[in-house]
Amino acid sequence: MIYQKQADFPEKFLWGASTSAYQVEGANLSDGKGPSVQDVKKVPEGTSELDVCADHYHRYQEDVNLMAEMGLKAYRFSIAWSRVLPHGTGEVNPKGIKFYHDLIDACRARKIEPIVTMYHFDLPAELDQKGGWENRDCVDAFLEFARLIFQEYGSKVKYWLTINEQNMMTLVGAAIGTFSTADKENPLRGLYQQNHNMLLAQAKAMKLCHEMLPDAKIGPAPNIGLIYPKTCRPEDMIAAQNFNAVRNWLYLDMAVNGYYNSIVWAYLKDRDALPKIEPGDMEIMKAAKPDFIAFNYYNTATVEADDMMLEKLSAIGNQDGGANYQDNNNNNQKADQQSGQNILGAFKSAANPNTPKTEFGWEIDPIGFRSTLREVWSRYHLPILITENGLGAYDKLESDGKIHDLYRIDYLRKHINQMRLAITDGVEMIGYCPWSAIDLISTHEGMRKRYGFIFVNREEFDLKDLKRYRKDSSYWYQKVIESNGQDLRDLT
Ligand code: BGP
Repeated sequence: MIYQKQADFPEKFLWGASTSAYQVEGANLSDGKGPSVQDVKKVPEGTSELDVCADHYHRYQEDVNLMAEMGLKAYRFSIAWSRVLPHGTGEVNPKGIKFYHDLIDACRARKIEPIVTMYHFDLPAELDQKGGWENRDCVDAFLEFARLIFQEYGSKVKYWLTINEQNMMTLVGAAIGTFSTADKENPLRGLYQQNHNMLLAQAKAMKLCHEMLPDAKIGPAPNIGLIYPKTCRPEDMIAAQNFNAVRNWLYLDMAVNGYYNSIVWAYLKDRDALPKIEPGDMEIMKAAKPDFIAFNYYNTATVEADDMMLEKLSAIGNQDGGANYQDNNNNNQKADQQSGQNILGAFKSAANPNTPKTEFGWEIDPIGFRSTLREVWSRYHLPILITENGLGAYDKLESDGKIHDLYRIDYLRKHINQMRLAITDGVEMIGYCPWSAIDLISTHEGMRKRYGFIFVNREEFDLKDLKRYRKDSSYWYQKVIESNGQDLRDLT
């Protein structure tokens, strides 16, 4: 579709930026915070521990001031569950409770809308020791946590996100430091039991939010990116549909419509990996409705049919195409690290020759952003909030005291352009919160892979002075926000 005139961004569009608690706060075992799974995991070799990060815990006021200077309309951050409930349930940590009050108040004082992720990869370690999400008690623990934070912050927070990237935790959890399974006989079954319990916890939290906070809005926040077939070979199309189901639609079908995606269900059934569903679970999931869909978009992926596997499967009379996967770009490094845990089946990842790559090997696909937005809208018809999108790079503080991250401007411009085209296509959008507001620790690449609009002066192991510097991209984004997305020109 070629338009002569593009639609404008909605008037109250939430131009924002994102972070997550364990990657930005630091003070990970201070002021009464209990450890999370991130604090007890072994950090990837050559990367920093999580005790300081960007020191946002101590410098949030300065950071929020800088965000206000940039003109941000929203700040998406997460609450560290074990900062407010050090053991996951029970005893409440007043200092942790106070920290998020202070942060939310600082945002509101600067007219920045707080968008709160309830859980971003940091399950309290004590809950993990008790079986984590495989233990159904975790659902109740999440509800206890939800009730506490809705009670505390509900009068000041309108937008809530349930779980960040549940799909990535399920698909590549070992690389993110989140999931292991007690089901040694059939790990796939264990993983999808955890997944089921999380879906249930999410549904219950959405219901609770609507009961306790009738004016608030809540939605899921998976990582969504369309899957392309490598060619127009029909087998490749089936492969792409399989991976789309496993990677994307399972999570949104359940969050929005309350049913299991049938392709994934057939796949799990075939491998004796169906989750145990208690009476009433499906009714709860059906009744719980999100107000919007939030998702993180970094890139698309491409798959092709795995001919060898197809042959094997047809030899044993199984032609379902499998739904095994290997996510090839966004999480290719993450996936590669979990040797043995990737279940290669009847499709395999393929390179996409049409998309350039970041310095860290992630594909860049702004047009894929538009097609992903279109697809999500046409499947679910709920307003969309983008909670992550961004470019990880080796930014450098130059001798002029500046960070000339023109590559990031180029990346963001292309994505914002495509988002505007999607709006012109009829997609309803609430906001856009790129990753990340400020430099922070990457999930597995440490401090060297920077995403922020604001530079933090530290290296991997040398904390230097942690001074903040606005990058060129932050001045450019300020102009974008001031013009409500009209002015995407370079800085002059
Ligand atoms: C998403 C996560 C974020 C963030 C981002 C960038 O998957 O929600 O927590 O880290 O990816 O990933 P990375 O840090 O691996 O470059």
